[in-house]
Amino acid sequence: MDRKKFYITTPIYYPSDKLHIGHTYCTVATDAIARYHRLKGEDVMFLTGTDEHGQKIEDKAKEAGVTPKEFVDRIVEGKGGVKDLWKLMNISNDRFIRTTDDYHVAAIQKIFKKMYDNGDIYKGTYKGKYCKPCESFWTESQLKDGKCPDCGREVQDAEEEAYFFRLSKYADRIRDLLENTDFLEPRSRVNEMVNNFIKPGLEDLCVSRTSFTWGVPVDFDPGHVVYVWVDALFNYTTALGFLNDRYDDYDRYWPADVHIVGKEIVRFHSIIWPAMLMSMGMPLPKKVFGHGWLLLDGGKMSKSKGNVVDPYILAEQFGVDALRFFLMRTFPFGTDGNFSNELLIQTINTDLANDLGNLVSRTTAMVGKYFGGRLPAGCGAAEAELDTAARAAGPDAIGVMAAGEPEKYDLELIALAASLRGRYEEAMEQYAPHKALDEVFHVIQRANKYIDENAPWALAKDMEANGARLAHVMYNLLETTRICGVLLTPFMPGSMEKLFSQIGAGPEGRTWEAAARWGVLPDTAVVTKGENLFPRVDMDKALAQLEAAEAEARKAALPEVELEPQLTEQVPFDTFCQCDFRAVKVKNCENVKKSNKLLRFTLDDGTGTDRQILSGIAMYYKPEELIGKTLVAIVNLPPRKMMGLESCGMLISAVHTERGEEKLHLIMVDDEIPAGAKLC
Ligand code: ME8
Repeated sequence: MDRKKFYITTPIYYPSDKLHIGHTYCTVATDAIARYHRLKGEDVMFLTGTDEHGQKIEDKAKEAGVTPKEFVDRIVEGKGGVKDLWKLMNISNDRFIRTTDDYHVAAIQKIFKKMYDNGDIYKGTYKGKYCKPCESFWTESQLKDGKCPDCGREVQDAEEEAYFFRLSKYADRIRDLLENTDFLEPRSRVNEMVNNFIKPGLEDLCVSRTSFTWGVPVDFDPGHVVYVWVDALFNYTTALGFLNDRYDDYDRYWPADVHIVGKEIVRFHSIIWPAMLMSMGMPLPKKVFGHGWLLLDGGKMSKSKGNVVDPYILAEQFGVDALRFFLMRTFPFGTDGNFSNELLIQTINTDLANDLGNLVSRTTAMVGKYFGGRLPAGCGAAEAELDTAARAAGPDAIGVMAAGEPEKYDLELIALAASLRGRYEEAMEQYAPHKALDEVFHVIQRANKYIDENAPWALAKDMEANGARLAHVMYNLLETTRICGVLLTPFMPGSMEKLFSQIGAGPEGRTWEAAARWGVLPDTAVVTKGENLFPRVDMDKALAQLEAAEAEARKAALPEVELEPQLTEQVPFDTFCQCDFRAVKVKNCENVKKSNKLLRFTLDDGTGTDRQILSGIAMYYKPEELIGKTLVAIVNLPPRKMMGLESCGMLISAVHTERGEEKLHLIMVDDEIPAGAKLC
């Protein structure tokens, strides 16, 4: 039988800077959803990539003194770049598209031509506003207080010959799509789109530029490059092989089941994208899901605001799975959330170390201690009846079951665990991974309570009388852990592998089907107490380490050496010759009282009379290390008073900046040179 297909995408990222935790959030969420569909046995295609054209990249490359292609190559393929980050975060994308790939560029040219030929793209003059960082055109009425409505930055006047896409023609169909289908979710985003963009009237969209060259050239009109969003949006189809021979999966996977996107690009995905697909006569994606932003101190993270959080540092300190889990567990997927390191550590400690970690380590340790790591055969068998009873009863009926006897707890736990998959699936199908995790943790917490209710340590005091009951209890805990482990796999794939091997769950116990069945784990499975899956984090220590790592990373990101720009204005030779440079020997050097900057030099300048020079270099040298050195001074400057002392001349130093820190070296010359020798 044909497996159900599921095509899911992330936005393709701008490689204009290193990616931050906000980008990571979006990709990890998409990855967890893709893994969930794979777990269900579906034929999944998960696409991500990079969106590499546009003026912003062209400008950044120029600043860095490299070609745009060299610039993006470094950020996409280089060490610590986009591909490295996704590898580190265990992202399971099936394909990675770069919009500079030849097959994509050629396909975009064909797509543009097709819309031109069918009359939906026409030539006109663009007059309006342009936000460079967002690569977005705006009409006057769309601006917010005269600034870009997305990022709040200044916009520029723009006027040039350009091609336009007849977006206005599709206004009614788009409105119908948004209002009368569940194409766009969460629902709140529909009102935003209709009220802010459709009701005021959809204007035709400028889809080519002539003021820069870093883009897909319009092949039938040299000088024009395709607007970066047209180029970017069609990646979802070219990466499957649409109008190119590189891939051959278009018929198999298109239309996409869902595009996961951040809220600020919902407009492009829910208005412009379907309109262009309509123009091309292509099927529309089934859904666009607009997630919220991770905020830092209440604002959106952005490199230019200098408030980005580095996922590399967090993953290094807490582990990839803890970070993935935190992102999905803490922030409801459709809304904004405030990121903080404290919240991250709290979540690790509460959910992973306390709840899940404790359940696993207590259970495996007790199976080890009381049964040598292997429960007696038959201890799980009786549960088959409980299973039937529990599933027939459902969790709501638990309250009316007989209270007091131990079986009541068994039944409650089994009913809750065996029905977990249904609740989890419902949440995942609604793109609410945070709710799915809530359900799993509810069961984990119940299992921890079950340990306390049954007090295995008390049962173990009389193994002869209670051994069978104790084995039962242990089996129930292992089986609950297994079910939770299966459903946590899309979120923490690496750690769940370890969990399965600790509780002895083989491949048959790790499947989607097995997550809804009680009694899959063989009762004599080999249980091993392994490493602690999620160690507790010491908040103060971790925060201090993070701060140090962030400072180090900030420093490393600064240029290694920065030099003062050379002066281009010429100085007449005679003027230069008027400066009298001499070798001077340091007879004495001391700190000037009450000044932490100034050193006071007593110098032999060859005249027979000591010369005094004050120099603001106390942060670079200790006075005693300079005594006896031969330095260079200009000796014919007018005397100046500093801190009440006279300074006659100036010592010459070399200055530069290293990783953001100013450095200074006094020019020291050969000690053979006599005091007073003229330097010219
Ligand atoms: O928009 N919190 O690329 P991009 C949550 N190239 N999500 C965030 C975020 C934050 N703080 N910061 C960024 C683009 N994102 C286009 C996409 S698709 C055809 C073209 C999300 O690198 C953002 O919302 O600026 C977006 O979904 C994604 O990261 C890529 O952003």
